[in-house]
Amino acid sequence: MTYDLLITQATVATMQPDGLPYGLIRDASIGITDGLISYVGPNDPALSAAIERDVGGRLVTPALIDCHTHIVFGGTRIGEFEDRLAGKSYADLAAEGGGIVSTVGATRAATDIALFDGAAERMGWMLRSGVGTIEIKSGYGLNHRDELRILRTARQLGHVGPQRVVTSLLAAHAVPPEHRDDPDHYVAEICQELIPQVVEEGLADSVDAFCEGIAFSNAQVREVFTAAQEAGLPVRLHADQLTDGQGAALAAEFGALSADHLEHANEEGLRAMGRAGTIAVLIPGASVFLDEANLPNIQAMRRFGVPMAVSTDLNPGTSPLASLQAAMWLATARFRLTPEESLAGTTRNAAAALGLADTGTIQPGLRADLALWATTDPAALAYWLGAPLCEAVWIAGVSAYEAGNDD
Ligand code: DI6
Ligand code: FE
Repeated sequence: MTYDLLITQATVATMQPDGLPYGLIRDASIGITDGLISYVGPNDPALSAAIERDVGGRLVTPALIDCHTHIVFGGTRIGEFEDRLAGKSYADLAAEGGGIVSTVGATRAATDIALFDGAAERMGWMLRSGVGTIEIKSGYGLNHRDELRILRTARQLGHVGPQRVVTSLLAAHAVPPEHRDDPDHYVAEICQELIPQVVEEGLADSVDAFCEGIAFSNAQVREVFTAAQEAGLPVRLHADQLTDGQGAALAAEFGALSADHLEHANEEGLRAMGRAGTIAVLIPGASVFLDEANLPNIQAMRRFGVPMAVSTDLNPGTSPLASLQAAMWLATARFRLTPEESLAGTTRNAAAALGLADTGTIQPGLRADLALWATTDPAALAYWLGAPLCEAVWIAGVSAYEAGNDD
């Protein structure tokens, strides 16, 4: 068989479970045909290809998957960052009309082109740390027009690429200022108008919500989730980030794809997630940036068999973190994940958090979404902070990034 592309002399972290750590195969080749992986196994001089790439023993992993981002927004929150360093809390700023709502103002005021260009630049940053798939949430529009505008922008980013984009409607991110006195009215608008419109236009792959004292109550999230599921969309939840709002249990009850943050989640909720197969998306960047004292209960997640993903949560307020590889470092340093858990969290488990069965591991039949790294040791990805280790990314078999060719 002649492959379109053959990567040879690789150390391959297939990330397939149930074998060696990292599903590691040394002295291996990967054959790619029509954008899919068609061979992974020992080097063999009999293999032939249109293009052959000898990687000299270096590491190849699945291209990383950032399963939780908010990259479509206007403005920044650098001033607020300085206010927090001077002693204000995130919740104080939200109560004063800052926080998410301040980004909403800047996003509503931004032109379509400015929104697109800002997010495209961030996608470029993410590519340099090996990211081939990105989940993008709305949530800085908080009205019909602007939530749709953000999701259309995200879809457009996916069409232009190079990365694959998965989208989530997060209209239930904060109560918009114009509904401050009547949040239930806004929730009804999400359920009765926004979700049907988003489904009609095919703009969202899932529906997310922020369940928190400063955002939406359990009862309100329940309404949004019910409407989403009736419309055929899976759900995910920002759960128990700042306080224990029983978010983990709520996510599990709805069979959510993921529950994200979880710094304050209780054990019963985590146990329920394990039973429901809901993925825990860990967000060490926001934990560090907000100097959050509670850490997610990793021991309980391991005990209850909750698969863990790791994401940047890239957003202007709580996690201006553009490198998923750095998020892996933070997940080990701050949350004590192992380097292997950290890499599973940005590949196999991140794919599961997005409901994607065609990426996240290296095996025949899956998309050829691959990253090449300047190391032979998979633990190095979570060990170095700030080293530009990613040398190349292929997305569906097409070269999307080569270090050194990027400017
Ligand atoms: N939790 C977060 O960390 C982000 N959204 C959320 O629900 C914060 C978004 C922001 O502050 O702009
Ligand atoms: Fe978030």
